[in-house]
Amino acid sequence: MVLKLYAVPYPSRGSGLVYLLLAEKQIPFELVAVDLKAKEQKKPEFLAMHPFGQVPVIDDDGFIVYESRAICRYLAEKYADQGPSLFPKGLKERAMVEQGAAVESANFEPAILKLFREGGKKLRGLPFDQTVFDEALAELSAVLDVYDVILGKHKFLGGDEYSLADLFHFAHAPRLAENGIDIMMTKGRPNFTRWWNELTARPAWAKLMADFVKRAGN
Ligand SMILES: N[C@@H](CCC(=O)N[C@@H](CS)C(=O)NCC(=O)O)C(=O)O
Repeated sequence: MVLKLYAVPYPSRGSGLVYLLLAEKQIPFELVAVDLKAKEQKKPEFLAMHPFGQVPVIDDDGFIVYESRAICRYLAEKYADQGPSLFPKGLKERAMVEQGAAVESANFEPAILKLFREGGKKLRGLPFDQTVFDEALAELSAVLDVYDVILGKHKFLGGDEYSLADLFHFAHAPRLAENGIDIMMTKGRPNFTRWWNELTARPAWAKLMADFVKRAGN
């Protein structure tokens, strides 16, 4: 049975990570688009799969997995020999990938989400605090400064090969530019810039974007 993916029908946040992993590994899947506005994710049949009522979720021949990063780890392991490795098996290589993935979830994601929370208020015309926004921007900037140091030591965040540690950044980072925040392109961090340019130039990401634009009729 073909893998079923329950997700929003656009490559954003957790759903975006799984779309990208599937594209990198060229894994066939059937999309079940979940309408979040209609609260389909809170219906009893959905809650039976994901107790928090969120997307993405996969159904792999009856085996249910939720949480985007757990789904990516599962699929990267299952399809280890298909496409780029993303999740090396060697003890030290895997520790490096897990280290990079932990950096993304402990340092990068909290800072970027803080920025979106305040920036989102501005976009929606709600009361908005410039100081909080500036602080969040400074916090993310400081994280990227450290990334520049790390990426001066190895090519990618989890070692010298592209891996899940890098891919996990696609949950939120592309939305910065969409919201008019150009911090990922700011000059002065040469290692970081090289890394981000390389990631966004990957064919799987480019194809995902092109397919989405085509589907949306943009
Ligand atoms: N940590 C989760 C986050 C999942 C998440 O926040 N999903 C959002 C959409 S991006 C959702 O389903 N929101 C609807 C809701 O919470 O009711 C993951 O990465 O899978």
